[in-house]
Amino acid sequence: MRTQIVIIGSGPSGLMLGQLLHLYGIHAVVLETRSREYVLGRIRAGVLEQTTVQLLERAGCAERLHREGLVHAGVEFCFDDRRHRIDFKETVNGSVVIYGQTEVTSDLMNARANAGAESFYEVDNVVLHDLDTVAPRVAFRHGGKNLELQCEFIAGCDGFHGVSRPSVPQKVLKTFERVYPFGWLGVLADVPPAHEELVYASHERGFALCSMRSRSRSRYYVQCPLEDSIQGWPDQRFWDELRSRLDTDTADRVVTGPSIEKSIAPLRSFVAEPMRFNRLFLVGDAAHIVPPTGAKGLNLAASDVAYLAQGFSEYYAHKSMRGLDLYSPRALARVWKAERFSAWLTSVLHRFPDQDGFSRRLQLAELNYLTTSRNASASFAENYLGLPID
Ligand code: RFL
Ligand code: PHB
Repeated sequence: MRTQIVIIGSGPSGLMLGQLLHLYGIHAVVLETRSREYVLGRIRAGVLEQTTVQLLERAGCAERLHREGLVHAGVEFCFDDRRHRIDFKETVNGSVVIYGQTEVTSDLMNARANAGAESFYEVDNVVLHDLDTVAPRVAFRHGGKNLELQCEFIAGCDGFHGVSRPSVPQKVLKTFERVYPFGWLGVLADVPPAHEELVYASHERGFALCSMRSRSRSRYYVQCPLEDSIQGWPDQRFWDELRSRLDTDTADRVVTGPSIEKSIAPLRSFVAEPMRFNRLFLVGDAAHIVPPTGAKGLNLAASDVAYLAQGFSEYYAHKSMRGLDLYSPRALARVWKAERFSAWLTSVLHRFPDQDGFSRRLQLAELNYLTTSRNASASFAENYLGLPID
């Protein structure tokens, strides 16, 4: 089989890229190890930057997002038993949209199916060949058959545990990593959110986050030890712990109910450089991970796709490699700024095992400064809403 571009992975980055390429008239095939249902069952991101929304508009996949997404013009920080609001309109005249990654993925999958574009789900043994030539190949197994795709480029959109990054020779890639000594325990429940905007809480007992998916579906997180398992967190313990980390007013407004999903995610900062090896391009989580504190993972995947789609469109329209040559440096410049923001926010909001009274006072001073200084609030808002894709 032959195609112009093989996209490995059907997460948001693979599907977004696939949709843009389809609109540019570039032929691409998507390979995914999991089933469609499994991919749609993963509960992950919830906050979309304006640039991500614009990219989904460009991909023709923003109609439901505009109908159902919740536009948020501020966010709240909770510390010292009080909430402190940062107003996005006042500081940087912008907003974010609350719309689940599951919904983004579902809209993109439907668009791909409607376009009749080719995808293979539940593949295994994916192997990348001849990456150092102009005619790379991807071998895989599907439905009991060994198949092979010949192509011109490969987009590695297969997440942190995928096959693309390990296919790059070790001596070519430089990796940078920070692993945090805690995780996030997340619960999804069909209860109205405690507050109309997101609440990020920094408490002696640890971090907590009140988020949502809609006016009737809440997403909550509490920081937990890495060794914990969800069996040790029955619903009642979760709700009690969440309330104990919030100010009294928000805690009183938490409506509890049975969890419909519960999972623990470790926190990590990671970057692989460069994001390209000859004709293989690493995209999204395949190239970088941020701790979820800054809500940047999905949005970085989207900006990578914007840069790469532009590179492919220039290549196929004008046979110019300029955009593709610029892909890794342009993407990395934005990635590192989001890494900085996410690591900083993580360090300010979480309880660290070795934390003493002095470092706690510094955290509180930082939060106080952040929420009372116009300049600090504006700098936060500028980063949270997303730096420009230039
Ligand atoms: P994905 O979503 O991991 O998709 C990769 C896909 O590749 C498949 N795959 C393979 N396919 C073929 N062959 C192979 N050998 C393969 N190996 C793997 C996988 O099955 C999968 O379907 O990566 P992508 O597309 O780069 O998207 C990245 C985002 O999913 C991720 O950055 C965000 O979810 C991170 N994130 C958040 N990002 C935000 O922007 N805002 C948020 O509010 C936010 N909250 C979060 C988050 C991530 C979380 N977790 C669980 C890590 C909250 C959490 C709790
Ligand atoms: C979420 O709703 O899942 C979410 C929101 C904000 C974050 C992380 C996750 O910073």
